[in-house]
Amino acid sequence: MTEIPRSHPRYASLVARERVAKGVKDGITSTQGLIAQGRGEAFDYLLGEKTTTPAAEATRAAAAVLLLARQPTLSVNGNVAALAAEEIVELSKALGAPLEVNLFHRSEERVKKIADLLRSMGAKGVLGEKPDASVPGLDHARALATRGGICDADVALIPLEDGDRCEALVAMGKKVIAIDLNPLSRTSKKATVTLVDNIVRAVPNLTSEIKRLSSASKDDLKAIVDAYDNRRTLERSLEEIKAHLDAFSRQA
Ligand code: PTJ
Repeated sequence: MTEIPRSHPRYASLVARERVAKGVKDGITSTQGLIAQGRGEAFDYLLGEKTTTPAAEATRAAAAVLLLARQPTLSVNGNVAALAAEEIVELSKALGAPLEVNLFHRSEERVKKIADLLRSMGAKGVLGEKPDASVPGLDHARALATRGGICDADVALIPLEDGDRCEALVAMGKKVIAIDLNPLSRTSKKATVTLVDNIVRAVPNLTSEIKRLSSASKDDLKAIVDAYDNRRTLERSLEEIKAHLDAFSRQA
């Protein structure tokens, strides 16, 4: 990895880029994952590389949905593993929810490497190596699912996901929480709750919210969920981008 000096004004972004590049070298991330990261970086730049107010509110709603869930499952792909393996293991521990490796560009070798990485960070019972079910309506490897995991979950967290599986999981009656920096993506629009935020910020924030709300009553959690409007959140994320661009034009 290239050593990035802490003093660099865009340190966090450059470190994330290095992590995804290392993920590819280590056989954890797909080469296509580099392109996905580039797209994410562009949206993050437009959002000001910070957790916006709508993203923070979506994170709170996502925490409430997860705490109310009967059987939540957290999906992990090659980009998630490169950028936030330790953090997603922490989240799964805070919730007592399983992690399931699910890849678009699936190879059994990459699934095993990701599962081993998660286990080396303390994750217990990582799923996805022996899928025994499939998500109806999908004709690619993303359809593979595991009983006791994504297959039976009432709530699925799907960071950096393509729109097809998001839509198919919603069609199965699941509540879907997406993490996607692109507020215009199909995933963002189809999910129940979308965190328009960088996974490196979103997952630790979500774990903190879950800990903070863990003693809240069911009624209070339901009130948070009922007050949440995903479409409005996406509109507000776009307004954040616009305000950021307007501020730039004023400075120029
Ligand atoms: O490991 P695999 O084989 O499952 O492949 C994973 C990728 C991410 C390559 C695959 O799911 C894919 O191609 O995804 P897409 O369709 O490019 O969608 C990824 C979405 O995540 C895009 O809307 C990006 O803007 C967004 N994104 C990229 N990097 C980040 C991000 N969102 C949050 N944080 C990021 N760091």
